[in-house]
Amino acid sequence: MQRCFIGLGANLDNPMGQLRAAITALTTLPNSALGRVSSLYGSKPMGPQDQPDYVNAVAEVYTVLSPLQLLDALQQIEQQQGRVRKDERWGPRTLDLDLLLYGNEQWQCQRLTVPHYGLAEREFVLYPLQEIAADLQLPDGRSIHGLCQQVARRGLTVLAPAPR
Ligand code: ROI
Repeated sequence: MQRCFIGLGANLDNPMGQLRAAITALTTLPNSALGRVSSLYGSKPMGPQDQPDYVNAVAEVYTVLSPLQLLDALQQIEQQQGRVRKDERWGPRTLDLDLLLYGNEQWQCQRLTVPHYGLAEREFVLYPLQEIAADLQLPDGRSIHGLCQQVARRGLTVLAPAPR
């Protein structure tokens, strides 16, 4: 059994509703259990600025699925919630589910890099992660606490309490 963290993000089609539905969907992952869920946060877009603000959160999932099995299940949830993969990189999206951490493992293949490549720079990942796992350390030994001290909040705000 591995302790994993999933990053959730949306900025189209009722983003707050998208995240709530995704969290419900995470409770139905096979051979897994949903742990803690962060508050829902409002964040400024990273990347192109001509897109709506995002709603972001982080969820803890305990699973015996392999990293790629978990990724498959997350992409299935994205598709069920109307995600259409566009060519445009860093554009707006109805729902993004990122596998941020898979236990203490480092994993790299064509489909997946764990820890997620953007984790250490993204305030909308670090602060929700700190909320639900304040003592967390990354596989490389860096602490979530130390990373939050290095990364500005950039307008990150709590919009709503954890939806469960
Ligand atoms: N910006 C914010 N604030 N939140 C996201 O979830 C997010 N996701 C993305 C890009 C386009 C990089 N920007 C984001 O994929």
